[in-house]
Amino acid sequence: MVVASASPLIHDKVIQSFFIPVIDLSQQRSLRTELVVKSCEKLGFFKVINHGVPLNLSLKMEAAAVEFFALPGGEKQRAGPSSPLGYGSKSIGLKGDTGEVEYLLLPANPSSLSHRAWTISREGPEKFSCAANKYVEAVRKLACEILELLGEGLGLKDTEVFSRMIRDRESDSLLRLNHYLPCSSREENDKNRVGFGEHTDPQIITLLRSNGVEGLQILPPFSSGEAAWFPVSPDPTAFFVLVGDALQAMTNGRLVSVRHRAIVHPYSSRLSMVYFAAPSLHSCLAPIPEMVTVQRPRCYKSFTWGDYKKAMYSLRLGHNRLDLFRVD
Ligand code: GA4
Repeated sequence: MVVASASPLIHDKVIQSFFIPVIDLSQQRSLRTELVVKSCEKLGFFKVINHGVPLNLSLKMEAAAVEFFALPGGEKQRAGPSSPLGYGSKSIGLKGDTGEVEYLLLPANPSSLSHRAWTISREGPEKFSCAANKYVEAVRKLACEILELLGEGLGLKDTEVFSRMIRDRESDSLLRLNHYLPCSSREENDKNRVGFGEHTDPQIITLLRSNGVEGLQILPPFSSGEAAWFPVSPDPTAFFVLVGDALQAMTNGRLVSVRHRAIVHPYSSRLSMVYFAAPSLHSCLAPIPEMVTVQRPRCYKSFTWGDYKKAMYSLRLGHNRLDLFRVD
């Protein structure tokens, strides 16, 4: 089922009164584990503060992204076309999805990143790859910390079962830099222009950091029936954490991947930097045996991350692709 709207304009209900869980990583460990698990079960989403990623690393990465997106179109095209990695503008994925966004989609391992930096910046590839590598290293560390809290909170014997997958040298993690230009026309409807249509992230976990411009919206799972989107207030000092489909599968549906989208701001440019923590292509994503119980019988088949990627690129952005891997 394709959920994403074919039209670039949306008119869904937007809810205002709802609180996003905030996890303070400087807090006592037991409080953190409980809240992280609860947030991932109920919403698949939370905000993390006192996260340990130095602000100057985020600002350097952001400055490098701003510099890249300010290049003339022809120069940016040298880093593309995105197929699926590289520079892309308006076209998302391989199945005809579009959005009011330009982006750089990069592999998050140091050697591929440094290699790609030559196509991104002829003047200063080292400067770009240095900023990106340092940023990715810091967010990977944060992602591992969060995944280990989850492992602990879920009561797993092996609390590193998730973090090990993304520490793997062959991890298929990605870094995405998104640039959303303000709506150009002043039509009333433009305040609802879609930058990036609704979807869940396919990977294990996503760490998103943006500038101070609004745009991210989430669809809380409990708002079933009429779609009720919740706008997330931007916070450039924090990270937003999103559960991905792979984590939903491995936890046998106990943690839920969150549907989200990005809306273009009427007057300001929005820049988001998104780290998608993924396993290696041959990793198996079967539900962890401890997550399968009498109350929660096994609900997903065994499949590799490579199988899942193949499925996701053959489908539209808004597809509930994890449903294809449910046990009958
Ligand atoms: C959504 C999450 C990430 O941005 C992404 C996207 C990917 C792409 O832009 O190439 C996909 C999308 C995302 C899921 C379905 C397919 C693949 C576009 C698309 C239509 C990089 C990812 O891993 O999956």
